[in-house]
Amino acid sequence: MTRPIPTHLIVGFLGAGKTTAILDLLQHKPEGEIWAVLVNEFGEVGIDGALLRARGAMVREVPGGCMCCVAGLPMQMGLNMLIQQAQPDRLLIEPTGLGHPEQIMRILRGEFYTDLLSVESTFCLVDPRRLDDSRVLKDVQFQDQAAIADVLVANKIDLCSDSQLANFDLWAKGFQPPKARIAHTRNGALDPAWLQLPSTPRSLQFPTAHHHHGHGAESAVAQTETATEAEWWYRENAGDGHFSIGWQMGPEICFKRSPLMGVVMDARFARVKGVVRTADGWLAINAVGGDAASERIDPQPEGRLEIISRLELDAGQLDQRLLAMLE
Ligand SMILES: Nc1nc2c(ncn2[C@@H]2O[C@H](COP(=O)(O)OP(=O)(O)OP(=O)(O)O)[C@@H](O)[C@H]2O)c(=O)[nH]1
Ligand SMILES: [Mg+2]
Repeated sequence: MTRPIPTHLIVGFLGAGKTTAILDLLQHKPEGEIWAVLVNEFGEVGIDGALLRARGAMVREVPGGCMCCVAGLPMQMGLNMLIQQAQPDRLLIEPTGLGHPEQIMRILRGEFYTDLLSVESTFCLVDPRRLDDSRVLKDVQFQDQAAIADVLVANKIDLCSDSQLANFDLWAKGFQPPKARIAHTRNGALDPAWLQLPSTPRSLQFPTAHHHHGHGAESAVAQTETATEAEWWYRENAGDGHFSIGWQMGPEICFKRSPLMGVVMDARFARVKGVVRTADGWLAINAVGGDAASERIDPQPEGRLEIISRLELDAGQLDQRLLAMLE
């Protein structure tokens, strides 16, 4: 029988830098090994999978809300297929930033996966600026993600002050049992040696607060009535205090770049990301609360765009706004 696959959860709040960290870790993969990634996104239309795949990773996506909230079935199906197809030497799992990682951990440590997987060090990335917000410290997902991690990492330290970093350290040292490692980094750079740190089962900050939400069931499929009908559709999702709309579009659909960036940089949206074709070529776009980045990528089989907001979104209006930006 083969050795159980070392498996790591990479958790953290919406936009903390999880996918960036996974991309960086993949750069350190020993030659000849296969590392596979399971990525779960809040939105109905996954973007991270496309970004990871564009960089050559073996990826499987579980879109449409926290993967534990649908009785674990989509997660287990995705995971089983990934293990079967990739036969990886190491597995990296990115749950949604709005998810409940302890349930995912329970599934991974459960009987079914005993011989298949070996859960090893778990990482949580935190943007230290978030700790300034008292709502964040009361946020169940945010606290529980940090609580279950073995390695707690302040990411985006280029964007925070010394006092915000000191505040992070103080908070990070308050967890019991203590973290195997507390670290600071930027652009998600994790030391691959941390993959070998011990993994300790850890209890939650809010053990009774978890409850399941009806993701997916609330989602609606809407189609526009334009000439490009078959090539353009969107889906909505809601849960965990957030709303999302995800668009999927044919590869020939092309945006005018600057009005599109106006949407991407709109600070009212908690998160905007996508792989889209523009008049300047294909772009990967990525924004957290208006902090936007875009980079050129190779042509994709289709365009995807996802908007996540704390406030309810008017899907029809946003859809019309986007349609007006097409070339
Ligand atoms: N300035 C700065 N930007 C960063 C850093 N790390 C990541 N980013 C950017 O932050 C944005 C979000 O990063 P992701 O890696 O997509 O975050 P995520 O946690 O996977 O996001 P979700 O999956 O949507 O929850 C991207 O535009 C990254 O390029 C950093 O250290 N400094
Ligand atoms: Mg991500």
